[in-house]
Amino acid sequence: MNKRKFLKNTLIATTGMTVTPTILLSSCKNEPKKEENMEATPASAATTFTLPEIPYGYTAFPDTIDAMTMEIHHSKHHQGYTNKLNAALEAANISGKTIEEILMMDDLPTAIRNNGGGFYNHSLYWDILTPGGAMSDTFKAKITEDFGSEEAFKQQLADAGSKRFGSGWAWVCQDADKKLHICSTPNQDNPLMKVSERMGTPILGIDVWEHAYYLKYQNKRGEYLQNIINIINWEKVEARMS
Ligand code: MN3
Repeated sequence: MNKRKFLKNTLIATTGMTVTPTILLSSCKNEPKKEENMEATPASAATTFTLPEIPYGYTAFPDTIDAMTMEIHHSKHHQGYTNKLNAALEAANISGKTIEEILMMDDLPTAIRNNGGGFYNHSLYWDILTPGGAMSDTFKAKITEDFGSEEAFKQQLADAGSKRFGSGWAWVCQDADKKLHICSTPNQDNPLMKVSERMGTPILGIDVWEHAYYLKYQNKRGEYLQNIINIINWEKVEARMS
C-alpha cells in the first residue's frame, strides 16, 4: 500500500518534556525520535499519532460538505479519536507500530479498535477528497474489469453506504490477488481489522456517520453519497493500489 503523504506523525516524549516534533511524511510508523544523543530518549518513551492537516481547508466543498461540518468533523471528532487512541496506546504500552499494524493486531482492545479505527478511517477520508478529481483511463479500465462499468462501481459504492444500518463506513478495498471489491463496516471498524466480515486493503473510505453529513443533508444519506462521489481524488485512490 502506498502510505506516502498519508499521515504526519509527531513524536512527543511522555516524560513531560515535549521534544521538537519530527514530521515523517514517508511513514505511518510512530518510532521513537532518534536523537543524536540516544541517552536523551528515555527507554520508556511512548509515541503519539497526530491529527493530519486538511490541505484543501474547510471551505473546499461548499456544494457537497459545508464548512461547519468539515471543521467539527476534523477538529473535534477526528481530534477526539486521535487523543483517545494515544491515551489507549499509552495505557496498553503499545509503541513502535504503524497504525495499520495496530489495527491488524489480534484481540484488539475496544478503545484501540474504536479510536484507532477512527484515527485511520478519517485520515484516509480526508486524503482521498479533492475539489477536482478525475479517473485515469487506467483506473477506469480497472473498475470496469472488476465491477462491469464505472456506473456499476459508483452505484455499488453508494449502496454500500446507504444500506449500512446505523453508523459506519463504505469502502473500496484491494484483495491480495489485486482485485477490487466494495464493502461496509459498522462504527469505526475497517477492513484491516480481523473482526471485519471481509478483510482487504482500503483504498477509499466514505464516512456514513450522521456527523459527516447531517447539517447539510439531514436524513438524506443517499444524496450525500451521490454527491461525495463527485469530490473523490481518484489519483490518490489509484495510487493506493499495489
Ligand atoms: Mn466521522
